[in-house]
Amino acid sequence: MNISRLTLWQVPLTSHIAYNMSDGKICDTVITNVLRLESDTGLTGWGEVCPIPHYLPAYEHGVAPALEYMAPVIFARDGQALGVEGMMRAADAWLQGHAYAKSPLDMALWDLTAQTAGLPLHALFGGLQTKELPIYHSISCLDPDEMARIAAEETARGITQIQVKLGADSNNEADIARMRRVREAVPSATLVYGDWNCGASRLDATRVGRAVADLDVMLEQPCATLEDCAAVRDATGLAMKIDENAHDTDSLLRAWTLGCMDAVALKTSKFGGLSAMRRARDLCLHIGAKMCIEDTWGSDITTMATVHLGAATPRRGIMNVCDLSSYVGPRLDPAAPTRSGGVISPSQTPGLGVSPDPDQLGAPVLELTA
Ligand code: 0XW
Ligand code: MG
Repeated sequence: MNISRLTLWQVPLTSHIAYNMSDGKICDTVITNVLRLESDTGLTGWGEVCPIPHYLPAYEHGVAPALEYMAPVIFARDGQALGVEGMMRAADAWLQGHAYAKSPLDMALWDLTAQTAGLPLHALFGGLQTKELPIYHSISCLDPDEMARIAAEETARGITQIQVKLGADSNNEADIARMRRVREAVPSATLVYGDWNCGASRLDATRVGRAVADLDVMLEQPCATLEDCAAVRDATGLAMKIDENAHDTDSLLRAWTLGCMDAVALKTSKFGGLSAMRRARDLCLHIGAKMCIEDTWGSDITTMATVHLGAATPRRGIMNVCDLSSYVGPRLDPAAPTRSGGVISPSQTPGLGVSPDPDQLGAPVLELTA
């Protein structure tokens, strides 16, 4: 199978509630990149990547030029488009780095491969091992009482894991109240963790962490470096999830060695797609770090791609997944699976199981043919 045509669209996604994080990072309306690959066997594969401004070394307008630059690899008429990992190795040799721009390419190639096999993607990644994946709900950094109200509302909808965004107002007392009020508002079995998205100093994260250390809570990526995160974990005794600092095998091993990675966010755009993330998934299973399998932001294509990998992972390795498509509008494929209570399950149709309507995506920003 060869790739015969590539089309890329940029679609603005608007959050239902503006999503505030530390250091002024905000998702209000952000642009997602939607990739369609057509094959000479008549199939269509879809991929998506949606960087959040200022969040990671990634930006929405970097995707089109990187894909254009990789055209000689994508359109190599050697029939190798079904060997996704081989093609992604060739892409890495042609253009180093740029993981986020490669992620939708890898995703769309897996969609084509699974459709060619006539199987849902999770069947190729290890089979359906976790049929119902727990979802966490991420609460924008707001007034503590409002965050507690949202936590209770989500609990009533079936959510059992809550991420509390911290640090948007650089106010330790408010962050302590956010953790306490949310913890009080949900059942004792609910997992609650506070995410600073790198925005806290060692000192502030340690002070806030120690002030809530009597509670059953976790912390997520308080500081910008693994060393500072490890120091906060040591000083507070609170379990920790690493997110921004974990993006490849080396960083996973380093976080593990430093002892601060009780859990980790595996995001397709950090690792460069599902191929690399499947390898990271296997490493995390081996070392015993619980996984959050997701991407930065996005809609139905990203959600389904990450849900397929999650579903093909043993339950013991999974902390949660993210139903990103329910945070934003428009949906790219309103018929794609979405949350049911506090869980989500993968599509059972061949491939990713998403079919966006190209007529709803506006004018393409890039069109290439073999
Ligand atoms: C990547 N986010 C900003 C969006 C997801 O919902 C979770 C969150 C994070 O940093 O963990
Ligand atoms: Mg995070």
